[in-house]
Amino acid sequence: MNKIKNIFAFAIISILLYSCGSSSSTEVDNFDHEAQALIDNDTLVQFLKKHYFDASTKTVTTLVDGETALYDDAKLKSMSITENEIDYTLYYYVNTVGSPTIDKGNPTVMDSVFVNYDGQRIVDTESISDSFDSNDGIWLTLNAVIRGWSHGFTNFKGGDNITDNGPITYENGGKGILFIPSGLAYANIGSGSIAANECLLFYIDLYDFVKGTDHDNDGVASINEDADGNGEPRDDDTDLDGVPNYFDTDDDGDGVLTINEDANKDGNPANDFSDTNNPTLPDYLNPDIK
Ligand SMILES: [Ca+2]
Ligand SMILES: [Ca+2]
Ligand SMILES: [Ca+2]
Ligand SMILES: [Ca+2]
Repeated sequence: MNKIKNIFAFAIISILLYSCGSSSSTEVDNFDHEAQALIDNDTLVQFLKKHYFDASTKTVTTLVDGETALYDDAKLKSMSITENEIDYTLYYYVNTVGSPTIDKGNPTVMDSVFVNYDGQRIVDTESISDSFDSNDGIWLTLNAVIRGWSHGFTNFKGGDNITDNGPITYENGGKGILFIPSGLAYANIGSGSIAANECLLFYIDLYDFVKGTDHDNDGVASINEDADGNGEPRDDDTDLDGVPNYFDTDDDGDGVLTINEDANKDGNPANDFSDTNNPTLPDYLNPDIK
């Protein structure tokens, strides 16, 4: 299992990579991301009012008489997401949450997922592009994709692997559609055929995920490598060496690997507190304890 998790850590795919420069560019560019978030939400709401889910073709289709607009469809949900201090609404359509035989719960924004996806650009409130990218069966790690994905997939459950001497096959996994504002996708930069400030639509299946994905194999799940407790493990770098804790095998930089700072030897370095002067700081984040 550990070996597999390591492989996942590097199974990062180019098109869906969230540009590392994006969050910093928010601070240095003069673009009004907050205003764009409002524009995008208007676009998405209007789009959802003008389209419906056609169950026969399983596609988002221009609304016709007698059908229920996505916006009024009980299967359409939304979630509020704050990124870079800007509030966004992510809309997602739930064909099925997923009903796996063994229920592992839902992935976190730091977990590795095995998915199917097919993306289209929301050109305007009345039209969508052809598919710009698709992949049926790819491992990704949710901390390193567009934020609309990171959060969107957490609403679904993985399925059951029923592979039997043939191609890898899953059933009972979550299935839905994500409607993503540009600020949770490629923002005012765009990517390839995706224009700046373009909202996106993705048909998705969540086939499987690694519960408690541990990118650096140090015994602490990536979602829990959030030393400052702000809900964002990507911004924690205890030893300030430029490698975030979730990717750093020696979080406090004291020369002892985190996995070896496990005084009680229970496999979890996060519950060892040996410093009587600092009893709430776990040893692996405390350079005074080696
Ligand atoms: Ca870890
Ligand atoms: Ca944090
Ligand atoms: Ca570090
Ligand atoms: Ca250490």
